[in-house]
Amino acid sequence: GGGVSAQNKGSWSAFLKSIASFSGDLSSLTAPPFILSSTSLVEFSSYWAEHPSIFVAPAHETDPKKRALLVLKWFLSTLKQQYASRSEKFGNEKKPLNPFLGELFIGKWEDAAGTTELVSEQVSHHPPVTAYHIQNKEHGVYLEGYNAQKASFSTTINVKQIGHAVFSIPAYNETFLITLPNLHIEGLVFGSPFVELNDKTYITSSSGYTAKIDYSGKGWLSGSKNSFVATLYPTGKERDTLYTVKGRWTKSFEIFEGSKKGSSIEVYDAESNPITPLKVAPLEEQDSMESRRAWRSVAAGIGSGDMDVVGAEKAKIEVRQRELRQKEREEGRTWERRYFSLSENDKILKELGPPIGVTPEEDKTGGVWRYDEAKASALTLKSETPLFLTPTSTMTKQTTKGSVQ
Ligand code: 0T9
Repeated sequence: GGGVSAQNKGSWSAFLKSIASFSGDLSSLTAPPFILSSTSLVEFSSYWAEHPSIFVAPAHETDPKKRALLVLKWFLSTLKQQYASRSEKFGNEKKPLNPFLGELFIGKWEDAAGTTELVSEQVSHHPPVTAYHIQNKEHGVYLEGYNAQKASFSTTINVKQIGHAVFSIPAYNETFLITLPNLHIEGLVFGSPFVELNDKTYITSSSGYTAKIDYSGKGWLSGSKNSFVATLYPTGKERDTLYTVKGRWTKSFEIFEGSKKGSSIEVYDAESNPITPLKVAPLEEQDSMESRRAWRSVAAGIGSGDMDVVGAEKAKIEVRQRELRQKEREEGRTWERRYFSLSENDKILKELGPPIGVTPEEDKTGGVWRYDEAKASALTLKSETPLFLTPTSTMTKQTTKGSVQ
């Protein structure tokens, strides 16, 4: 990106001033129109499996430590999609749409790995929490997880991710618990924001292996952008390094045996591993709760730069949501999540959380969200609750002209 245009300088510096004093809820940030994205955060779950063959590869490895390495490799290969793909394609990171409660994003990948299916659902609005489930039944590989963000401002926007992912291969009765990286935004003052990752994350498995991934960026220890060092070791024996992976998550990384002596056993090059595009149903065939259908008019407004349309169309969604919440209160019930349920005393966190410091108590996302197989299979995606009722008298709220939340 080339930074802010002369025309947008004023609104950008006003925005920078406003974020210097914001509260921590990213969705409450009022951003200038040119930084708004027409993609909802509920879509971001798809970044986990844009390379289906790398996702399913662990299922075909019989040695558990090599399997753990393949899971680590897959995780590292998703980072570029998760954190850099938007700023690559569009020049800059943009502010995603804040999903409404019950918003869905459903799709599948079809390629050499067969069919890989995705469901993503906004399971909470206050605080915003997205849950997802990805499966490739043919290869017997499953991923599920949920996530929320907590932001703070100090020099720039700093984002702590709350939640985790669970990768499982039932054939080996094996589960991997994956933590999510904290991040900050760089390039903010120049009007060309992009993500840099910080600190450490872990992947720990029921077969007794743990990977620790240490992120660093430019100006930090290693010096180059988007760098990391990962080590894989038997859980609890950090010094007995089995593999070391080193490189840049946006470019390429190398895998070494042990603690990086000798030459690498594999080089992964992000550039030579093109993604498989996700297929989603045409808008007319989508459920009214599906993201792209629900936001289509807002997206059109963003596309044409018409902020009056954006404001009015967002207001329709907000009004409908308030009506639904009101009706639920009156009837003494809560919104029924389509695919996920809260898990009490979660077994996975109990078993795998302690070695990597993950506890359910620390997971402040309104609880631990798990894919509910029974719910999902009983489902017919037919809308009992249309998203848009006929306009009512409550339909008055409109955000300040020219800037929309
Ligand atoms: C889960 C991911 C997450 C969501 C995004 C922080 C961020 C919203 C959350 C964490 C995905 O698995 C991975 C990738 C990118 C994260 C986003 C990057 C970002 O900037 C946004 C926040 C809400 C903003 O849009 C702040 C505004 C900023 C772009 C300057 C205008």
